[in-house]
Amino acid sequence: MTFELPELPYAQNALEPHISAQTLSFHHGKHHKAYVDNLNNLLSNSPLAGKSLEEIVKATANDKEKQGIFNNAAQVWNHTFYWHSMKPNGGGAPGGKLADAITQAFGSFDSFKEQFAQAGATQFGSGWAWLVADANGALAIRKTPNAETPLTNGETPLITMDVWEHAYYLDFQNARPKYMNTFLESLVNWDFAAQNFENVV
Ligand code: MN3
Repeated sequence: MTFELPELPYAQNALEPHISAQTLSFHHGKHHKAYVDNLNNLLSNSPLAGKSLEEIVKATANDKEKQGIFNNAAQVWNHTFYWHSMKPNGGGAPGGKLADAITQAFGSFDSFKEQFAQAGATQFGSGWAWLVADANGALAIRKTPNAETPLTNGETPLITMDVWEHAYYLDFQNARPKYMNTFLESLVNWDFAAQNFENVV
């Protein structure tokens, strides 16, 4: 059994003018695909072959001998999650239980946005910013370097934002804060976050 590159949940140009078809053609078609191909190669002689992607990520976390498998498996998972964390005409604000949980955790939705952008801005080098829920439904913001993911800490990701340069460089050059602001104002998919939150609470 081998993993396959999942299709984007929208057309390659659907996030324009914010994220270009060119960015998605490289980010999904080259970067994400390379993680899938590398993972399949690394698993070809491994007892982990046949396990689910999530099982592989959790089984190889913090294991130096399996770092290559972890890095590629986690990047496959993180990217699929990231595509769904955005949608055409995204942005706005969540409603319902998720809105209440955000106010409870961060004081206000504006304060959440500030803290989330701050997490992305202060992730030195490559990594990810996350909104996560713990098993009781309490929300927190996390930042992780490289391929690391809150999945391995028993937390449930609700939304992620890729802050590797390959996510924004063609459209925003070095302006990571402008990309993050665009993500929050025009791209973030709160319906997806609410679905993920439903599975926790
Ligand atoms: Mn990426």
